[in-house]
Amino acid sequence: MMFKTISKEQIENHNKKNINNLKKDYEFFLKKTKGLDININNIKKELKNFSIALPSWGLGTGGTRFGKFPIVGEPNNIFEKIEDCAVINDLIGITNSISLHFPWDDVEDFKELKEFTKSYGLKFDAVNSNTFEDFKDYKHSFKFGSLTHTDKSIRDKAIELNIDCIKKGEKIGSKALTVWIPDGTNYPGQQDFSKSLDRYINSMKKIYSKLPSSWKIFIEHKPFEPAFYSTVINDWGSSYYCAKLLGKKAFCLIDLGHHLPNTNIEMIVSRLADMKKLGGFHFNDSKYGDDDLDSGSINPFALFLIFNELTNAKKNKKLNSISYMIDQSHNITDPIESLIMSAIEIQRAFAKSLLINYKILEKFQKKNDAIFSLNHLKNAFNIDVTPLLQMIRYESGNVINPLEFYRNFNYRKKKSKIRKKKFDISATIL
Ligand code: AFD
Ligand code: MN
Ligand code: MN
Repeated sequence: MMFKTISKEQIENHNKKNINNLKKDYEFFLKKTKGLDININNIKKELKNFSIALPSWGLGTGGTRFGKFPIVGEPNNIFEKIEDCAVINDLIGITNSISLHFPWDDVEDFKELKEFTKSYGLKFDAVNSNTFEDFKDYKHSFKFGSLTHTDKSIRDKAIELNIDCIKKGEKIGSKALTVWIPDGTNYPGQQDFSKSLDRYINSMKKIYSKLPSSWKIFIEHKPFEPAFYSTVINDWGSSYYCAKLLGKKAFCLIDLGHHLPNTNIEMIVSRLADMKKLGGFHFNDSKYGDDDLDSGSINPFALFLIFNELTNAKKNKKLNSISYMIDQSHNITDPIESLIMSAIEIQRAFAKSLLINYKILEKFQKKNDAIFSLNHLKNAFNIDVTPLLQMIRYESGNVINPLEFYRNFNYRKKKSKIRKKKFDISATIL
């Protein structure tokens, strides 16, 4: 933590006002969890090592195809976005890395960007490629696909853009490339499913061959949108197949919004972990499709069940190191507030999973005791871990109540005086 925007003193003042209440709540939490046969210090250690990357594209106000409603003091470029990320991390302490998206986050001097980011106590996570839209200077179009396009010159361009991402990522210290392609169709018969998958694999092999030895490549699947009849990398099966073919640096990435409604995502987590191909997550929540809603806002129990699988797989030594990232669109909120709340919701789900006693659960499972198995999970889920997360923040020099602190800090108002306005009217302040 570098505390460039928020001073240590401001944090200490806030914490001084809240510590007495927290101590009482924390004591109650310890009392509630006493009978669980868990080691609270180990749990704290695990939680202190847990971190989630922030998406550069989630720092500006998002929108839908119907429009966008900006707020004042919004960041205009990647440097200002990094400033915002630092505010979030200084308050909550679990988001010390940023995931960039190219060419959106292109800069002239990557060394300068790296230094600037470091000066805020932050680093870079996976880089993301964009082959889902056309830019002015492009001589080709991705309208009918990118890595799987029927035209070789367009496939080559998409490959080149991904390799370019790796090169930029190397300059800033990233260690992974996430590839999500929009390729697919809107009409039955439009595409030969089999041939387009072959083209994908061949294109990905060329990208994979340029991956530095310490890097990973993540394959992100998605069943629909922008293509509405079929997509080339539609589900985890296709993703696994390709990751397996590519080699040991290739992994599957699960974006929680990239599944059809009611899909059992925790089951996919377990399968990919067993197959040693689970590489990362894009966290968000959804009600209908790829809604990109805030993590834990719709179905926190589903999020908890995902962490239950992760914690269980880790206990059984079946888990690789995993990259945790947020991928959300903040359309009606201040993105900083959404990201603070979302990161804590993800941390909360993880913390609750650490309260599960797998020996006890296994006993119930062996007896086929459905109700007591569920009850054991529910007991962990129903414990309020807020004081635990607050105590970890307090002990790490962060803020006991981040949202409250941020509201009183008037960050956007302050920034609106410095950052040039994108819009004169309709920009709101929350
Ligand atoms: C997409 C995918 C993917 C992509 C991002 C860009 O989830 O992660 O990079 O959104 O906005 O829907
Ligand atoms: Mn995603
Ligand atoms: Mn998405």
